[in-house]
Amino acid sequence: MLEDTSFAIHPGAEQQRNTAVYHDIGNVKYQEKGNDSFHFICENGQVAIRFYTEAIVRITMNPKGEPSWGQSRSVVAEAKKVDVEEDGTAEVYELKTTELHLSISKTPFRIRIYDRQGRELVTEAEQGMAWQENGEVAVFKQMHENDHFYGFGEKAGFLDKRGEMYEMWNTDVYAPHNPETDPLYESIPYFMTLRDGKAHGIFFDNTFRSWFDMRSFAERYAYRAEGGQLDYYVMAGPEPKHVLEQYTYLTGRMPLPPKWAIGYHQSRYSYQTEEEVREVAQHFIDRDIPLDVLHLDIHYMNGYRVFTFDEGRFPNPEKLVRDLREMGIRVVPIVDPGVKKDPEYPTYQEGVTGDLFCKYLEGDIYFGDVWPGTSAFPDFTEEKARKWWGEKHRFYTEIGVEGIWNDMNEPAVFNETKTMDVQVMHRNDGSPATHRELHNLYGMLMGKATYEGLKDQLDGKRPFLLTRAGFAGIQRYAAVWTGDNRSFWEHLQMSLPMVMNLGLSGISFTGPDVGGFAHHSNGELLTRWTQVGAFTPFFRNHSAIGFLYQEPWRFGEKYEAVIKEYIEMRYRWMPQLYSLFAKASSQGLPVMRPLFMEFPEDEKTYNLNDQFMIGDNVIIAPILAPSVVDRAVYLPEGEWVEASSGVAYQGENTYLIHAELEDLPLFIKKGTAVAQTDWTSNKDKSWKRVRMDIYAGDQGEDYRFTFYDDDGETFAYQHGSYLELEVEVVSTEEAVKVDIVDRRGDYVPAYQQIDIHVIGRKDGQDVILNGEKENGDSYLSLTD
Ligand code: MIG
Repeated sequence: MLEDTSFAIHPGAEQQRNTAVYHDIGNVKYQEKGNDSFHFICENGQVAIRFYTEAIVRITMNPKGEPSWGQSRSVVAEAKKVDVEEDGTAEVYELKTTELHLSISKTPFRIRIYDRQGRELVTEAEQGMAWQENGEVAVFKQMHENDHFYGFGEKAGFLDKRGEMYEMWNTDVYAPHNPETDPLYESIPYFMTLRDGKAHGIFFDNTFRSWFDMRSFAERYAYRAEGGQLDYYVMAGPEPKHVLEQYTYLTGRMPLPPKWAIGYHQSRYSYQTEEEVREVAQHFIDRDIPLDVLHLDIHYMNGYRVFTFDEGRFPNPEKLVRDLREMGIRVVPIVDPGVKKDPEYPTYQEGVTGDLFCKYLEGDIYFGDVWPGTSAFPDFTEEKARKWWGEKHRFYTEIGVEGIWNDMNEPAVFNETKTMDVQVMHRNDGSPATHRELHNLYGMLMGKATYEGLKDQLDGKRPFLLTRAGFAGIQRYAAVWTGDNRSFWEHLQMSLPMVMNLGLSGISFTGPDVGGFAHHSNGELLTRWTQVGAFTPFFRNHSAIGFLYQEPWRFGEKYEAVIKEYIEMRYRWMPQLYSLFAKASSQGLPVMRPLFMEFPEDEKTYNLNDQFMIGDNVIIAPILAPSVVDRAVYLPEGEWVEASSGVAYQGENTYLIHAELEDLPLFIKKGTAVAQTDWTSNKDKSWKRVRMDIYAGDQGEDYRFTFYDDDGETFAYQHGSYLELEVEVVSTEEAVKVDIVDRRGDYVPAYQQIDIHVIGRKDGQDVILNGEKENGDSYLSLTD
């Protein structure tokens, strides 16, 4: 109780320093070469090294025995055959690929990793690999003065994580998220280091509670875990984009979501009756505000029993889903992992009789308290339970549901530890392990079960899954929202670096609750937040029970008009966003990114928290505080056109930009293009026309944009049914030339041309499309 008062810092409360005694790995006793691996038997542990690609190396250390290459739930890549050059002296052993150079000194064992230009990536010096008697494993690396750190999944605070320490342990946090609130719902034990414009990455593939410490030592950082092996991958970069490609090569990429899931979502904890849901939907139709999804929170269930509807409040869910679908709106119900302990409830019966729940070693089912009261939890680490759980979703898919929302899957349990007893023994597909070891995987494996189940049932349609908890690799199954934020301007501010770092952690499809979940929103906050939301990859307005409703019209016409405009803008930008989603899906590059990703040489971008990019040519600098209508905007190299005013700005400068409530400062780089469509109606959201806005430059810029489209709802794209246009824009003083230089895939969209609209053309500047001179706006035909 007193810990929230000054008593917490009473004079005797000197914080415990980390006085842990580590056993250093020690000297190499002897070394051995395996098939594709290199082994070092040291005084205090064994190390094994294996290259996955020329640019990715895996390093493992087991304090007590031979390191295992055992199964990881995160890594989906197999080690490729890599030619490794070996060299060295009695003292130092060298391993080289075309991209990496490992220099291993033997007394004591230390690894230094360079790229082939001799640039230092990751270095151990006075401390290296180590462990403690209690099972903790750790490694210490040198930290350079110019190191900046990014990634780490879902973390509060600023973009650059230097000076911070983070814990990986999926946790339900309703208490207000502060810059120091850690851990949160998702754990991604991965980060990228940017040093002097070049980047490399580290993925620590260990599911135990772990820590990343960029704070405690001036010249070193460390990562460590409560148990398991030291097992990590170093990715060579050298560009930030390469690191992401490498990391997502290892842990997988997002399957393309259905187009509807990239639209606007409206939610509330909870719309409590069928009538209320219909009413909300009707408002969107009557006001002609775009809407793709309505979420059903926990009140739809009978006593919070998953796979049920409350028959009083939701008497005819099938009709509800069908009627809304006709209005152009999908329904996404929430599903929590806790299954109510109720001997008359079929799901519980099946779980018990089928032996599908998490249990103690001794055989007792683990029970925890969540919304339904005492509940059991499916053991998602076991194939049998995953299959069962996936199958259970027929309950929803049979009435036309195509998307599911997973919550409380850290798992959250109402007790002191906030989660399941760490002594629970998961079956783990034949390698039993405790909850202490597998806790961080619970949400992701629930996601796997759900996604795969839905995919089976949807007859070739793409499922949508939203999750709160996850681990490295969650992008293969689900979009992630950032949990219980509040209607604070500070939380709008904090959401930018959080979403950017999630994107840098391989999870592109993310966003916060627009308007804020807890606390009371207001018109201005909701308007400004919606302006940001229109460009975050996941776009959902959600609010909590007991606080003001915050649908677009709730704060009066003045705000509604602006909010509507920005939701419409989301739909006008759909071709651009969808093309970027395709890139995320094929290469792992985030849709929403920090500026440094495109301008890694520009120090001013390294900790730029209040601006972001969509793709490689659009900068958004939203207003993030009340009553503010002017803000500083930093524009990096290039010339930038403010989209609404058409005013051009010279880059590498900071400008004071004016933005009334209806304005969102958005800048497009000269010499580049953005693809747009029209917003038509909720009933028919297909793209009738696609237009490419070309922002004319004159500096001889050469720009490539990959336009992507497909049917937006099936997996046919994985079998060639897509349209990919490599569009080249070359802007010189004489002409703006636009060419389709490559076309891939055999999808034929309904629109038969790409309209071309050139913005900011100078006198005397021609427009040349596919080699032909045009007099003004024209189009590129897709049929010839
Ligand atoms: O403890 O289902 O983060 O989005 O509305 C509350 C009710 C449980 C937490 C989620 C929130 C959701 C709420 N849930």
